[in-house]
Amino acid sequence: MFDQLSGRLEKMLKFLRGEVKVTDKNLAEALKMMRLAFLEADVNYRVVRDFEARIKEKALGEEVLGGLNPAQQVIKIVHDELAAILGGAEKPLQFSNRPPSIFMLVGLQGSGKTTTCGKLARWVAGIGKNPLLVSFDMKRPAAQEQLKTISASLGFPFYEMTSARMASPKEALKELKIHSVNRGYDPLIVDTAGRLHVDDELMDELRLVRDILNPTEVVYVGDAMTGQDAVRSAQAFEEKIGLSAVILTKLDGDARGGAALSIVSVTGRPIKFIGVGEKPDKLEVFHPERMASRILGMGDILSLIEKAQDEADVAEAEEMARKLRKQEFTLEDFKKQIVQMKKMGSLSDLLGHLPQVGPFKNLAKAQVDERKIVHFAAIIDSMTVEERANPRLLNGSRRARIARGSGRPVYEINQLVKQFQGMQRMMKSSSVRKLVGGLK
Ligand SMILES: Nc1nc2c(ncn2[C@@H]2O[C@H](COP(=O)(O)OP(=O)(O)OP(=O)(O)O)[C@@H](O)[C@H]2O)c(=O)[nH]1
Ligand SMILES: [Mg+2]
Repeated sequence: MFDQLSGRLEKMLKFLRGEVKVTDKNLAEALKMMRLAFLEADVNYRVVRDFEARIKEKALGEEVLGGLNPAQQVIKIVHDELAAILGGAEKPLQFSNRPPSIFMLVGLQGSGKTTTCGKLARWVAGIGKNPLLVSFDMKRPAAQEQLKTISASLGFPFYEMTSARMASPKEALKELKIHSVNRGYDPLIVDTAGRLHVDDELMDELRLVRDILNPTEVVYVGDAMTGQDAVRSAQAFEEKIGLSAVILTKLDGDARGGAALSIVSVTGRPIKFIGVGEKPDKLEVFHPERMASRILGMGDILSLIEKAQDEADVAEAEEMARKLRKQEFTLEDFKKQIVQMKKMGSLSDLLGHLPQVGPFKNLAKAQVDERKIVHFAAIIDSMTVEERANPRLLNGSRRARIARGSGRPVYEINQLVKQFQGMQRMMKSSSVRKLVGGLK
């Protein structure tokens, strides 16, 4: 599934990885490769157009996340947008809090409704439910038989809907509901008739069933192999009878993926499962994020990004250690350090690792107070670049000016300078330098 699309996108990713910087020019080239890949995968052209516009806007606007090079940054954006058009966060199957829940499956002829009824029954049984299968496909005599056979082979109960019963559909449904409640069936999985094309007769029939059933989920079953036809017919079903979810079938074949990549944007309905084979166990819960990673051929992109965020911190810490060793540590660095510590949250944990002696002792105490961090940062912000690099410049009048600028009392500025100088002195002692060097 998605092999061709993955292959083409992989080319784009390779191209981007080879570039040191993302420029207007190479971004345009990458986007062109991506557009072609999507169009060849039969993705709806409007979806492609919007997708491209969003990537462009984000790629040019976004600040580079520490640890990711600009190309990886674009790849992350593509990944996130891909997950978004596949539906974003996972949407689980809805169950009614007044059982039985009713799942009504609709779709064109041969899309896989009846097969999916069996798969779904198996899936819900797997989470401890007790499904009952019923078919409202009255046109083809074989239709009832097909679902009956599937139910029997999987060991699930099947409720026979005869023409006689359906002569008064409301009564038939009432009976069906009483039957389910009495026997504790939940959910009812309802198969319906398909047609080669969307036509009024089919829609009227489905609306009638929908009106009497009042289903918890109306699930559109679409054949992914038919690409944009599946998307167009989904749109028609959505307009005429209203849908709540989508199941795409036959994603095991050589479906190019266009249906999967367009259907959520076009219908506004989430894909909840995908069918990946004819057998009853070939139904998978649909995870948009994972699918995006799979399409991009990089199952590990998410961990890569998480790692990059860690690495950004590590790089910063290494730089600080280097500066401390060379005694180039300034008030500016001091501020970065305390802001960073605040970000990390578990301050006391971190400070627990520092030697609790001399100036460090006070520093630790001062830093544990979160407000103090904000105040210290404000004080440093009010200093000039020279003052930050060389606190010895801070005479009385400068301190008074900084106090006014930061809105903090002069004694707090004195305290900050004292702690900083204490720290500098500590750094001169070889044992501490060794310690900091070792932290790397
Ligand atoms: N490869 C593959 N085949 C599938 C999948 N789902 C269904 N099929 C096959 O598709 C064909 C049609 O499936 P049905 O379940 O009968 O389709 P239907 O929508 O009920 O068809 P009608 O009742 O005629 O409208 C069967 O041969 C199924 O085995 C799938 O996920 N993968
Ligand atoms: Mg069928």
